[in-house]
This record gives sequence, structure tokens and C-alpha cells, in this order.
Amino acid sequence: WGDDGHYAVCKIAQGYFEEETVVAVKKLLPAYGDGELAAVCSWPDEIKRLPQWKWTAALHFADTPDDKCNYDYSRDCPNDWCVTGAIFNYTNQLMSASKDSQSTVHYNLTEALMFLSHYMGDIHQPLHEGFLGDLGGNKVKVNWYNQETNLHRVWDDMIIESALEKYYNSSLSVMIHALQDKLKYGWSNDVWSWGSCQLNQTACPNPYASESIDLACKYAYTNATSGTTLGDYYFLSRLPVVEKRIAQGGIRLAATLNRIFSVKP
Ligand code: DCM
Ligand code: DCM
Ligand code: DCM
Ligand code: ZN
Ligand code: ZN
Repeated sequence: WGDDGHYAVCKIAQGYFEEETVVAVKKLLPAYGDGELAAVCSWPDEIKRLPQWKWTAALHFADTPDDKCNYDYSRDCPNDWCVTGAIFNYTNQLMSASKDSQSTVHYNLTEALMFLSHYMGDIHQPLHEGFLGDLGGNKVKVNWYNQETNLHRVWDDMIIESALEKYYNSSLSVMIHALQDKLKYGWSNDVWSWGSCQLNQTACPNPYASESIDLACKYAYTNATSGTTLGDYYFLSRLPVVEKRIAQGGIRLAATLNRIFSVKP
């Protein structure tokens, strides 16, 4: 996602933090965090092109083989170097600090929190598990209404931007409130299952990646080959997918952080 998507994921997550998570996150936020996680959730994008942070660039996605439409950790996350592996890794770092007071390994937990929060957003963007051959849609040149762009950008930014203009008075907080209402009144029966992990795991990103490539094949790549002009039909039919993925990202980020920071052993 772009800045707006990441801000929305983290703002929604904040509303589902348990008290222990509120306290722990507040302690870890950097000074420029303005007191809230959402303000720093785009930090991994701001730094990823700097020489000293280049190693993080591939951790934003887990591309999958062309036209397979499925995801496999051992195949698509070689050496754990992808968004799924990064979510496992930063969860483990925060867990060892939160649950093992004897731990003598000292990670930068502020960075770990910002990476985990950002990558939990990215893994829910369907094209972050898109095809290797087109770099997750980056090589698919399309027009968004009359603007030249690529399919990845459409899903990172354009659908959200058009929704803000068309439905939300150009206000991200109005859009976030609408998603919070949907979570409360429309998706209330799904929220618990979205947040739960199998087998007492703390983080379970693999199913999120599988969902993403499934949605990429069903919605993102469909009727969007290179040279296509995407307009109202594509926008109206794909916006519900984008909104649901942002909401799921928020719920799952909150649930994961709640498991990490809960006082229960
Ligand atoms: N994995 C990891 N770190 C963890 C848990 C899992 O790197 N703490 C990786 C290695 C496993 C893969 O994820 O092969 C799938 O794990 P699982 O089946 O537990 O989701
Ligand atoms: N991206 C991706 N798969 C790739 C390369 C990039 O999903 N193989 C994502 C990461 C960014 C966006 O596409 O969100 C643009 O990439 P970059 O910023 O590296 O140009
Ligand atoms: N959708 C989704 N995941 C699916 C199927 C559909 O995100 N497996 C998208 C398309 C729907 C929207 O979410 O228009 C709302 O879905 P639901 O009716 O399941 O709430
Ligand atoms: Zn992206
Ligand atoms: Zn990213």
C-alpha cells in the first residue's frame, strides 16, 4: 500500500489494541510518532531506498510464479527473505523481548514494531503476492481513468485515492471511520476469525499471503492486461476488495500485537 493504506491499516489496528498493547506500543514509538502507531507505519517505505536499508526492500512482498495463483512459503520465500518471513522474524524479536525477561539479545524493538506493522499491511495488498514475471503488477502498464500508471500502483494507491474523492469527501479519516463502522456492523462476525491463528501461533502470515494471490488472480489481474484503460467498472468492483483487505490487515495487526504483548505466558 501507499501512505494512505498503511495509515488506515494501523489506525484500524489501534482501535483493537488491548490495554497491555497500548502501553507497550507507547513505550516503543519513536519521538516523531506523534503518540500513535499509524503515524510511523510508512517509515519502512521512506527508508527502503537508502543504501544502509537496501536489504529491507525485498521484505515488502512475496511474489509468486506466473499464473500459478497460489503461494508456498518454501518456494516463494527463499531464505525467509520476503514479507511473510519478515513478519515471522519481527514477531519473534518482539516476543523474545516481551516474554523472555532473561533475554540478553537486544534488538531494536522500535524498528521491529514499525517493520511488523508495515509488513502486516503490505501482505494484505493482493499484488504484493503477485506474479514474479511482472514484479507484482509493476510491469503491467495501464491507464487509471486518463492517467498513465501501472497495475501495482492502482492497487497500492489509485483505488484508495479515487474512493477518497468519490465517497469520502477527500478525507482519509472519513474513510477510516466508514471501515470501522463496517467492522462493527457488517463484518462483526468475521473479526474474531480474522484475528485468530492456528495452533497457538503468535503470527500466522502464510494464510494471508495465500488469500492475497487468490484475490490478485480473481480481481487484480482480471481484465487488466498491459495497455488496458481501467475506469468505473474496475473501480467499483475492486474497491470492496481493497476495503476488506485494509480492514483485515488492521484486525490481524492488532491481534498479533495483542498476542505479543499480552501478560499471559
Ligand atoms: N517460519 C519462520 N519462523 C517462525 C515460524 C515459521 O521462519 N517462527 C517459517 C519456516 C517454516 C514456514 O515459516 O517452514 C512455515 O511455518 P508454519 O508452517 O509454522 O506457518
Ligand atoms: N513490489 C512487488 N514485487 C516486486 C517489486 C516491487 O510487490 N517484485 C512492490 C513494492 C512496492 C512497489 O511494488 O510497493 C513498487 O516497488 P519499488 O518501490 O521497489 O519500485
Ligand atoms: N472478497 C474478498 N475475499 C473473497 C471474496 C470476495 O475480499 N474471498 C471481496 C469481494 C466482495 C467483498 O470482498 O465484494 C465483500 O465480501 P463479503 O461479501 O465476503 O463480505
Ligand atoms: Zn506496493
Ligand atoms: Zn511496503
